[in-house]
Amino acid sequence: MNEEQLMGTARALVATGKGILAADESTGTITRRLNSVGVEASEANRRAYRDMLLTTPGAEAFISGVILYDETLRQESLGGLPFRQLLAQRGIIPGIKVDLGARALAGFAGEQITEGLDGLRERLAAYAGLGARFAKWRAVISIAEGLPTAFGIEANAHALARYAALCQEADLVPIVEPEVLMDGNNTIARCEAVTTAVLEAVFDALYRHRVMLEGMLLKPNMVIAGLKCPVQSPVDEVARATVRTLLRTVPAAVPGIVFLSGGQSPELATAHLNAMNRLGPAPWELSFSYGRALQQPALQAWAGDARQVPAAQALYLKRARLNSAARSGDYTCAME
Ligand code: 5MM
Repeated sequence: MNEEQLMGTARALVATGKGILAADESTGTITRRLNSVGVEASEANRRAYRDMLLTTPGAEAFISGVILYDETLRQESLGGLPFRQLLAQRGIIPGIKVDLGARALAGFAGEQITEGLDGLRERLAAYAGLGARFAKWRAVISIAEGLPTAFGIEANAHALARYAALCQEADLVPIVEPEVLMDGNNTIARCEAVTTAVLEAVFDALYRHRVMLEGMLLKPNMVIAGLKCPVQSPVDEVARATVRTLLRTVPAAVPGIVFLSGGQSPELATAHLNAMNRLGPAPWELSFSYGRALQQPALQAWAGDARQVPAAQALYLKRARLNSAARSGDYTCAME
């Protein structure tokens, strides 16, 4: 394990004014995204869509790294250069999603466990050989009556920690993503309680697996009412609850926290990040690793039409720029 390299990569991913684009949708997820704008999810269309995003001129001013799916890491851009090289040439760090998806947790109805540990050491070595410098693994935690169970949380924390230790052995910075889903009808208080329990378990497992906290990043959900909850909290309340939860659970040695957007609108995801950064100095960088909140307007503008690439790229660049502003609390709705 090269500690200096891991710490340097982790810090570069949360460099001032920059954040991460999550473009690591698995085949099933990208199929749903492309179908939602009337585009067939063929290999050619997946490549054309990722090409639109990854060749956006000027994105490197706001984007430090991109999480890719296995297919994209191995694919060539439409210009003939492998995507991973195209990114590296622009100073954007290529990363790779290495989990194999969440499946039903046997014996625990309504809960999921993320798979992909078998053979992971060999896959990580291969990804490092292809130029990836960081990796990502997502655990999925649902809130419902009686859920999550302590066992469901523990099982996912254990898998995240095993993944993170293997990544550091391979000199890849692990992004540890325990996602408490935002799609329920739960209150913000319930989200805070569940997120606290999940993060306590995750950092306990990371400690026991000897993961070097300075060489990793955390990718959590924000503390927010479920999207179906009739009472939605104002932006400042979400910011305060989220930072309070993180202060209670995330060691200061972790260099950065890169939020997922989880189905929030692009504007709200930016406003929440901005409000957190306005609360004042935190022990870690507070940044973004958004998928939908960076891509959605661009996906809709592109909709499979090559003539719309410049317009779509402008929309992606705008979201990247506004989230960059939110990193220093300098975003305002007027900038929309
Ligand atoms: C939670 O999803 C991650 C962040 O995306 P959002 O900002 O849209 O919430 C994202 O990186 C996710 O892990 C990938 O899209 C892969 O998802 P699947 O479901 O295909 O594994």
